[in-house]
Amino acid sequence: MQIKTGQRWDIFCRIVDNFGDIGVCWRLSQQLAYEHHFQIRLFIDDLTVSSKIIRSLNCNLQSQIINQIEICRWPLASDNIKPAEVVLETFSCALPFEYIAAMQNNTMWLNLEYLSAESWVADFHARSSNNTKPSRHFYFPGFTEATGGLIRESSIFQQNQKFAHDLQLQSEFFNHLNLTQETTLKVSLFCYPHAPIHELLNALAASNQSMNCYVPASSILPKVLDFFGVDDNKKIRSEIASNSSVRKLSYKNLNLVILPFLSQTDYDRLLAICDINFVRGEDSWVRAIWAAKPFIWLPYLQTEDTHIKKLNAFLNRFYANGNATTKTVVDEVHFAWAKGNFTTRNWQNYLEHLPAIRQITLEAANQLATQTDLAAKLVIFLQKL
Ligand code: TRH
Repeated sequence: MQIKTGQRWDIFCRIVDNFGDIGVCWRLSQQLAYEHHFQIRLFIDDLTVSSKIIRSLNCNLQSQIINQIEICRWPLASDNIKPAEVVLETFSCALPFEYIAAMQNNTMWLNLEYLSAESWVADFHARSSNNTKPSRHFYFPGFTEATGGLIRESSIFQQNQKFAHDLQLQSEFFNHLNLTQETTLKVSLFCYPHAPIHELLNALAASNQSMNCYVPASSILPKVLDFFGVDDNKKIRSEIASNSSVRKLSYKNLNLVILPFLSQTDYDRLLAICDINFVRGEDSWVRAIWAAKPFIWLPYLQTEDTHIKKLNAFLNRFYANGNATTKTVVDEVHFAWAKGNFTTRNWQNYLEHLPAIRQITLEAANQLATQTDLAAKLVIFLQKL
């Protein structure tokens, strides 16, 4: 298929849970528009959730253009929408029946799958189903050249490195959040509420050095506030949400700062600045890799311990070149965090091995950044069809 500048792409996003679905779709839409110059129409089924990620979204409009992307409410306003030449269904979100019926035989229909480091991904990537008209192609992101790659804007790795080393940029970042730059070890925390958050905060407080923990406001706030014995957490949560203020809490060696939920760009900066990042799901996980700082990933909870298998596959792949001791420490901290039995000992061990973890993380991230990114691979894939 001929892929050309200005070509029309339709991307469909259904919000299943949290911010990962829209986080991925919004990031990819912008990259396809800015770097590949396609005309992107993004259909979203929940504008309210999406407005956390797409800051200027007007939830009352049927359609609007933001950052070159035409954003349309889904269900569609009309049954007569002409499908674009390339249609990206994300995470098997099930396209509208009338829309499928209106697709041409040569419409390129792809389904973007969830990210996993498991070895089966390479076998399933780029398979097609001819049970539909037009055919549907399955596109699997992944960590090897044999998969669909990872979302990575062309300059993000370099930008993050700059942020990680430029104290002036860091201090401007903190100032704009009404904070000052601290010289303590910095940790960012974004995870699911089922994680052993109290245990982690206890471990941070018991560290033998001062820790600054930055927590962008999310569903973990009740647990975080509860740790500090703050009663009226509903009031505090609405204050943080409404006026973008920050809130500082401390206990022993832990200084915790609750931040407003950041823009994706500012969240990238926070990851680049912090020494250790706790991330989750799909998109923040990949962003932590591009920040190239030590990180602890909590996969999205799934039945039959599928998430633990995914975690295992990732750890084995990403830390494959680390020495055995470092790998054991990283494994222990991840499994303790994911399985809910996190201890102060896990944390201290991780801190003791931080220089080696820092080194292997930087090397592995650097190596991944040499691979072709997901958007570019999508284009190559379509050209070959
Ligand atoms: O929100 P998530 O848990 O999303 C999940 C996963 O994608 C999971 O695989 C999927 O099955 C489920 O959704 C439906 O975590 P994730 O993927 O990290 O998405 C969070 C998004 O929020 C990401 O784009 C980063 C962004 N973000 C900000 O923009 N500002 C912030 O302050 C923070 C903490 C995150």
